[in-house]
Amino acid sequence: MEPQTPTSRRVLVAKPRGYCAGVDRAVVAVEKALEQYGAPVYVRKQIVHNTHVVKTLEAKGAIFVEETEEVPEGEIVVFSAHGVSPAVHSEAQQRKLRTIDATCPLVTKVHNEAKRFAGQDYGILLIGHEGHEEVEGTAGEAPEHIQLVDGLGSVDGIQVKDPEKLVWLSQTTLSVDETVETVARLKERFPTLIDPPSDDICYATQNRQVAVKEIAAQSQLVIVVGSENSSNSKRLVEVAKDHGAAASYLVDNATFIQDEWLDGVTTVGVTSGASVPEELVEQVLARLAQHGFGEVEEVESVRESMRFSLPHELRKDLRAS
Ligand code: 0JX
Ligand code: SF4
Repeated sequence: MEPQTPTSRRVLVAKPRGYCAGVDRAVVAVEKALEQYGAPVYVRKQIVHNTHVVKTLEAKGAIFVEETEEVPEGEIVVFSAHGVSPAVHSEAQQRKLRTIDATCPLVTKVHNEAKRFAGQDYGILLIGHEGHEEVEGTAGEAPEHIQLVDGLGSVDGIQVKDPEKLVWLSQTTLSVDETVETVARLKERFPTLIDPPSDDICYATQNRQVAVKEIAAQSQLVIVVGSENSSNSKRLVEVAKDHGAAASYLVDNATFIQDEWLDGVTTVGVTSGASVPEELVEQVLARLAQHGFGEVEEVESVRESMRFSLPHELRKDLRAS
């Protein structure tokens, strides 16, 4: 028998998707810094975890470095949206660098919580992914009070000094559902563990997960646009698979799509991580259209209106010019 060719093929595009307020602010900060001070402008780590964004800014004159010591003395360095530890600020000061801190205000909020609880001598269980820059920055605020909980599997190994004085905090870009499970397991071990004063997983991470759940339930395949090192983008793939999509893949751009993924598929869901420019989603839609997925419907789950002003160091100079 001939394989059945689907007659009507459609795409459901999640909304919200793509850039969050913190990413927009960080990317615009580098662009404005380049305009204001001229190239080169140094950026410590990837400004956001997206290959296309980094390449585009490099082409405009940004130089990405891993550590502040690579930045020549007296030059300008931008700190990425994921935040940095106080030690990194001190290093930059020692090297007499001019810094622009593009840390997302919602990451700074978690840093402030960490400082406050550490100041009250709480033990802090920081749920997050080992080696992720955000976690390194937050943990650096109070290393002697903070220990990392990298998922459910690491809960049983946690040892604390005083189980009666314990709070959990988290990375901003985790899976909401998985974090709920991790916290439940932590509370089995430490029943007096207290919750953060407000959600650490940010609005954008949460909203993109709500939106992908909605399209995953109606799609056989969900394509998530995002780079390999983007935590929030990777979480969208997991959430899609857990909520009805038979398959889900992370693609950095449209060229990563493999034709066989589309075999027998009638509905494809598409979304993108918080660090992903919309043009990459448009290229994915164009590629799908070539395969007969001409009908495109946007499914809006949550309205977003968050915006952040540019880092104050930059605003000051922009105003003066
Ligand atoms: O890897 P993450 O999801 O934390 O970062 P990415 O992909 O750059 O997303 C936006 C920046 C998030 C900071 O919290
Ligand atoms: Fe800020 Fe959330 Fe965006 Fe991270 S994902 S930059 S915490 S708004």
